[in-house]
Amino acid sequence: MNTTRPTTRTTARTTQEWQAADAAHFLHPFTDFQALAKKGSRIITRADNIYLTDSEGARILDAMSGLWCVNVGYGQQALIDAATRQLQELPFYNSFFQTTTPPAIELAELLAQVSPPGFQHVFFSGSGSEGNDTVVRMVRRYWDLQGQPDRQVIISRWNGYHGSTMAGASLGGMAYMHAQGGLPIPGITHIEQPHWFLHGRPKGLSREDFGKQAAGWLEQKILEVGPDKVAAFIGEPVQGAGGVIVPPETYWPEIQRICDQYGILLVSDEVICGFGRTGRWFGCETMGTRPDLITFAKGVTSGYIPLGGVLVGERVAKALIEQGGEFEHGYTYSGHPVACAVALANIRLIQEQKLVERVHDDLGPYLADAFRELSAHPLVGEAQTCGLMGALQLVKDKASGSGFAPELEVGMLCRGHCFGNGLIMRAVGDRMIIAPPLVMTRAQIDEMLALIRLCLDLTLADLQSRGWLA
Ligand code: PXG
Repeated sequence: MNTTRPTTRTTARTTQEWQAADAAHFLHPFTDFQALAKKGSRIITRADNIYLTDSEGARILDAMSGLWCVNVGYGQQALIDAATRQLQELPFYNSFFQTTTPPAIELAELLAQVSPPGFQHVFFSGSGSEGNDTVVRMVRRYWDLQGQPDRQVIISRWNGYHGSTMAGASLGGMAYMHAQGGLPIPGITHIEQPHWFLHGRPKGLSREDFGKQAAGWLEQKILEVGPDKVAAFIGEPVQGAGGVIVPPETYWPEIQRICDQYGILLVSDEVICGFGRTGRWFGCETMGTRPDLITFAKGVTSGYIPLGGVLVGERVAKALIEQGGEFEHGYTYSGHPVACAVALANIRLIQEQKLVERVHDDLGPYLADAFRELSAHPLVGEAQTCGLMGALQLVKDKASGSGFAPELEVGMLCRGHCFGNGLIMRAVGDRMIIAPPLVMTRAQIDEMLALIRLCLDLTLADLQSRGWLA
């Protein structure tokens, strides 16, 4: 055991003891509590660079960056030092009542530098979900100030993910979430996602034409709701939790054109795509849009500590500042000094190590080439990447692209092989997805790909032995 690193653990328990205490008291997010209690949680005890260690001592390559957030990898001393220093100096003060703290000011300043042109202001929250709650409040406030209070409706997409608060889950297009708790809240409506594979790769329609058609669904919805009632459209540049769905190149420019035509606000939810994930600082730069608001979280601190917020573009900022009076909204932890200090260290590290450029020029293209090769695997119907995120759609019949029956849970089967072989890869239905840390080396990408290939082969053999595949 490494004794040089301090640990806050006061008791060393066995895995079984951890699991028993966990099952007795801890209700995990998005979890069937009873099923997990039977099986027992996996206990992650430490991590370094891109590798996790569990309570059994197993080493696991974390191809999901924690949960799409540990962009700079684990164990970065600069972030640890920043948090420690700030905890000693000033662990908390608020930004209400005409006060604030140096880290919050400096982070706002630095975010203005790294964000796309026109973004000079930020509103801080504690998470991505809270950031999207702020978006709903801000968008509606903006239209009130424009003398158009009837513009209330926000359009988003089925299978988009925008968080789990009432507004976040309502903006999101996860029907199973709406089914619990009477969602969506009023004034939120959804259109279909630009998912080429799910739409059956429509014959006679190129990917590019499909992208335009999918963007056209926004225009149809605007006309259906009434253009004078629509406040905003929100989307993730690349849908993350929905399965790393990279839209056709024609999609976002056409969405931008439609937003411009009807004067509605465009919100880019960059909780996953921000801070280098797509090979630019923000995914909207990769997709070629000019959003009015950008939601961020996760990668802003590389997940070392919770922080989120909304970058506010010129048009909305001007209205809020010059006409707005008091904006009746905020959180205790808006601009938390320790979180902001960690974010400052994280962003400076990304800058110093040129991680965004590295993803854009080297690692992203390297991963794309490797995924092109993987697409030849008999189980893979589609392989997509964007920067350092990727998806493999598992199919039963490669030629037709037809999939497995959902109840077979082939994705979960594949995920089981990944876990068993020291790789964290997520399954969204039968779509296997990755979003590894941006600090990876090419050799580590090779190591990850060898594991992915092994797990695909094991899944294939497993399916054949169960008689689910010829
Ligand atoms: N927007 C997007 C695009 C997200 O991916 C949120 C908002 C909400 O952020 P918070 O910090 O409130 O969780 C997210 C979060 C998954 C998974 O299964 C993805 C997220 C969260 C939990 C699970 O891939 N994304």
